[in-house]
Amino acid sequence: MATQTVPEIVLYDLACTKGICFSPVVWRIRLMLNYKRIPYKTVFVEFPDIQSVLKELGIEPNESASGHIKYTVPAIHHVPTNIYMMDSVPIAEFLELTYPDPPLKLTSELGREIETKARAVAGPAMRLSVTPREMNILSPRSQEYFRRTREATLGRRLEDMLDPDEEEKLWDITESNMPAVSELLHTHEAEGPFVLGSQPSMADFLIAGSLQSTRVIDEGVFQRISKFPGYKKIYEACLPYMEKKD
Ligand SMILES: N[C@@H](CCC(=O)N[C@@H](CS)C(=O)NCC(=O)O)C(=O)O
Repeated sequence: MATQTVPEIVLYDLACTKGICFSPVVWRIRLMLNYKRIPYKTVFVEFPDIQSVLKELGIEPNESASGHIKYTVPAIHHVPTNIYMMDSVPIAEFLELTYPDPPLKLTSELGREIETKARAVAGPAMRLSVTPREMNILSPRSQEYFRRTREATLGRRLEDMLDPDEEEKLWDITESNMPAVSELLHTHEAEGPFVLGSQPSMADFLIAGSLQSTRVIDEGVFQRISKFPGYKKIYEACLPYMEKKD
């Protein structure tokens, strides 16, 4: 008779038509759960249902300075203590405290530097290429929500972002500024494949999670970003922690 592991965590994740995780922020937490081998189960939630589902669980939303209430995933339920929480940073801190073995370094100076530089260098091209293609893996209800909220924020139609000239221009700029990021990614190359050397840290999970998210959305964009030196080695080193995708 097969034995079933009782989940300690319920992970609230974003639903897509592929039935696997595609949110970069949720991937960070999923990578951590997989790395620490914490038994968990996933509840996939459609974009327009996030607010009602998390509200029903009694989770406190974030409130912006203008009073705008925002519920987001990842959110978790820690079954043994009946704690519910939202937001990747406090969730990661809670998991590290509750499940310290194997340890995961959540912050480091090099990790912060990489995050800032990678966002500045690759962020614009990634946003332009990924955002409109995200529509392709959403259900009709989530597509409607995604279009309405993103077009309001971006001030343009999602289809207009798929402009080949604009895309090529941004990827060219990314390519010319990339050596500074690659150099940082190789700082501890002699000690191992991860940002800090032989052991993974949250800095690796940020990169691997973002690449895996891109891969689920569009293989072509994933190939574009992962060809830059440093990215693929981290992604591949994190593959053992990306096996459980749902
Ligand atoms: N600061 C949050 C951000 C999480 C976030 O932005 N999640 C997105 C999914 S990738 C979300 O739930 N969006 C809800 C919405 O757009 O209404 C965290 O670190 O957890």
